[in-house]
Amino acid sequence: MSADKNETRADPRLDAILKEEMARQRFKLEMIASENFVSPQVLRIAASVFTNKYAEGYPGKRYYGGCEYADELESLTQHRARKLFAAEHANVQPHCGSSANMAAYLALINPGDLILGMNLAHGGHLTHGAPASFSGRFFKGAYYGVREDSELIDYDQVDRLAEELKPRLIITGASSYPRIIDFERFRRAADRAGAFLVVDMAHFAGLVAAGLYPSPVPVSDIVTSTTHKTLRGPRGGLILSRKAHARAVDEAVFPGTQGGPLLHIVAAKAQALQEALEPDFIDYQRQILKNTARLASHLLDAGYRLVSGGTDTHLVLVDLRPKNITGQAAETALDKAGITANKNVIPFDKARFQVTSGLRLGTAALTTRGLIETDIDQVADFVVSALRRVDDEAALKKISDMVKVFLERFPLYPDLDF
Ligand code: DSN
Repeated sequence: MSADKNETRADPRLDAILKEEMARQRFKLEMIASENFVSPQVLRIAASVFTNKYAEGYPGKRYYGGCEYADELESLTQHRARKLFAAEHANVQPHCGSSANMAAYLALINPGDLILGMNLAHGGHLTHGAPASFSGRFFKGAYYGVREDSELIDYDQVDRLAEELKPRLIITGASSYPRIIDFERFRRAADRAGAFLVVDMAHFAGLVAAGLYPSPVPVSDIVTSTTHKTLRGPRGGLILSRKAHARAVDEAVFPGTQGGPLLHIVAAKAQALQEALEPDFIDYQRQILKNTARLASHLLDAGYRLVSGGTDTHLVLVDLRPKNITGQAAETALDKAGITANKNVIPFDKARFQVTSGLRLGTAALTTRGLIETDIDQVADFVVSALRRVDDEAALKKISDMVKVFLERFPLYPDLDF
């Protein structure tokens, strides 16, 4: 099959979809806290010929021929992951954060064992023991949460539950918790209970890499992550562990839960990890923190209540109840105004998960586009204006027109068609 033949098979319908998605990303303000824009190099490598290769196993121990470059690639990627996070062992094969967590559990505990994880409604993640996920079905789940007064993790409750229930594994890390987590406190609770400690740092991995968030690596048995949030790599997962767990982790990934690694994505992870090792990655992460702090201060000035009163990270969680707007209404209105964000459950939320009373906003992707604090002033104005007019279609359309003009100053992949 020649490249020319591929050319003649161009698919106008698919091309149109890809072009529309490119336009959506270019002309809307991306504020989903778990998303980012990869570098053009990561994008190019993610589309490389490694997509054609099977390589079940690990470097030097494969089940297929022709893996000499796959071996070199995976060893390089592991090396970069270990270096970036000062970890003893790295497995770079997990396809996503959920599969990384699945492998972490399989490596350490048995089906039916008890996992103590953060309540999903308080900022935790489905895979931290929630009944709807494999983690709450194959294992038993128990949950800690945040305090009602401070909306900070209730560490006394963690200690109490750990001592009473004696879980086999405690997991922390969160999807919508805007504050720094005290990993050492979790370690002490795990030690008292005789439990393993797993930290899912998916959201704040980039901040950890830059030294702007405490690293969970020294105190955890296993650290899992995605590679595509603040870390700004391709969509994928990553597991770091102590050497003592290396074999169990590797076996839990393959053959435990996955088949062949996605080598094109492993290659893109290698590129992203190298970018994260460069000094300017620290500047990028610093700017994320400045931008999020600025956003938080604008929202507070505009009379919005932020869960926990503010943020230490790349995200804020807005409590919309005092404004009588649901999370769903806010998400829809923002989308019409050219701002992509997500409704989010907040601690002690009475609204259904599909509706919610909260809104999660992040700045990692906007920071990648080059926005600094003064630009965030404008972004915050767009957000607040849209939230004030959730039912005013004309006003929302006008904001979206202004967003488009505003974003012309921050070109996204200018050399790409899609
Ligand atoms: N979907 C991710 C997030 O938005 O936080 C977590 O898996």
